[in-house]
Amino acid sequence: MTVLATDIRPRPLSDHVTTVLRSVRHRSPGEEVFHQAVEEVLSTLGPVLERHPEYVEARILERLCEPERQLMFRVPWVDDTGQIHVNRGYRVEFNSALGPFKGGLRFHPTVDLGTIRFLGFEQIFKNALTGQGIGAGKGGSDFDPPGRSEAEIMRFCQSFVTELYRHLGEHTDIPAGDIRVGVRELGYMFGQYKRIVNRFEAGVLTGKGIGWAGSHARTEATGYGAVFFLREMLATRGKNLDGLRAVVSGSGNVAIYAIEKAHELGTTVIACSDSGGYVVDENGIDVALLKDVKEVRRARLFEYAAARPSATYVTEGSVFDVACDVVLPCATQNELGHEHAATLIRHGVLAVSEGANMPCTARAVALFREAGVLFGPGKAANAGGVATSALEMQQNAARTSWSRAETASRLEEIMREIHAHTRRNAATYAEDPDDYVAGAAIGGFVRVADAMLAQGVV
Ligand code: NDP
Ligand code: 2IT
Repeated sequence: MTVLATDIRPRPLSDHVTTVLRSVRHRSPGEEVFHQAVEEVLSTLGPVLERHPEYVEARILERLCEPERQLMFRVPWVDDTGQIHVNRGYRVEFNSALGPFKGGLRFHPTVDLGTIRFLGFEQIFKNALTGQGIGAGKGGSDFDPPGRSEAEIMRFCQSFVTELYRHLGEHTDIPAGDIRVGVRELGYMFGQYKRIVNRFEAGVLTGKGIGWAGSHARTEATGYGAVFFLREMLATRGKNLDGLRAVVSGSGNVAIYAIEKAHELGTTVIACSDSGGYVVDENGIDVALLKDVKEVRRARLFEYAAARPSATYVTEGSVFDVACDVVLPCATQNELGHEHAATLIRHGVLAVSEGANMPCTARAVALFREAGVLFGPGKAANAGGVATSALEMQQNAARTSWSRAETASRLEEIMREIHAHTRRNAATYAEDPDDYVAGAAIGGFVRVADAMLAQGVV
């Protein structure tokens, strides 16, 4: 089937939703990714608001789009040559109706307030979908770790937390990792937090190391979860992952473990990428080698290709030009545009599961939906990471540690429940159980909206 970008039918918007969207754009000029994320959610809510006029009356949409609190702060630090640098730190505490603010920290030169607000807004619905009693927040900095020494990264993390610590707490706000923030950075932040408050508050951060109050399966959780979600989507069409060929974008935390789980379940991942290019490896990506290149040596992806005769490194075009049955975009926002979607559809792609946050543009999503491609939005498909963070918080609160098998099986069960809840809401409100975009937004929204109604005008 040929689908043209001009065929895409936008969802009809009610007057109320149009007014709220206009106000969001007016109040946050230039924050395009935030507007995009808000529009994707609000455009699905028409049928919910029709059935529940009390949400409109209580101004739930207006309150949801306005963070409870947002912090911006200076992060000064000294490099190895003695030069002083000044970065900007952010923490947007978006919504605490269901639990303490929860969400990751991103360190990337492209980070600005709009980026953090988009990620924090997504987190509201994602965290609600997990059913784990967590509110939503997000933070980070425009600091750029690659090329920096260990000592510089440590000093940056310490400076970042020296300001942020006063806003954190296991009942208040609990950060974790995101792009370029992993167990190394979280370790430096946890150490500095502990030194300042003089308390080993395990539950103040998640994604900690296993030996110091971290949880088994947290490192793997987002990537594994995105593959579990893909498996559930395919099962609704009587298909499974066995014998399929996949493309995964990115080669960081989410991508690596998506590849590992896809291989375990019988799908061969033939390509992955980083910001410099992509590798095609018809024999299937060698996960041990990829981990060595990316996690141990922190090197570029071409070093994978250099060490693997069956792999080719490509710098032209996009990883999404590679023909495959299923796709897991696991790098960054808006990396998969409508031209990529059209190519993938032409190649016969069956399903897309978003490991990253909003990696597909609105036009790409619309094309996939029009073409009947199963599409799992990040809020649902990548919720396994934050869900396992909530499991880490449970273990910390009980001063205990579950086995890897126990934690991994809880993650699998949570992903099954998220999938079922998403489909139920899609069927009820969008009259199409395959409309995962509406199902995920609505499934999260109703839980948060009901809690906000019950808690009054706060
Ligand atoms: P990592 O930093 O571990 O990996 C990110 C990967 O994406 C790298 O391969 C990186 O390439 C690539 N990438 C990042 N930015 C760009 C860009 N602008 N253009 C092209 N490639 C880019 O991060 P994660 O794997 O943790 O995060 C990936 C995505 O998953 C993000 O959208 C994040 O928000 C989302 N996510 C993460 C969760 C987690 O638990 N970590 C949970 C849920 C969602 P390079 O090294 O060249 O920059
Ligand atoms: O986008 C995300 O869900 C994350 N980066 C993980 C957040 C968390 O608190 O584990």
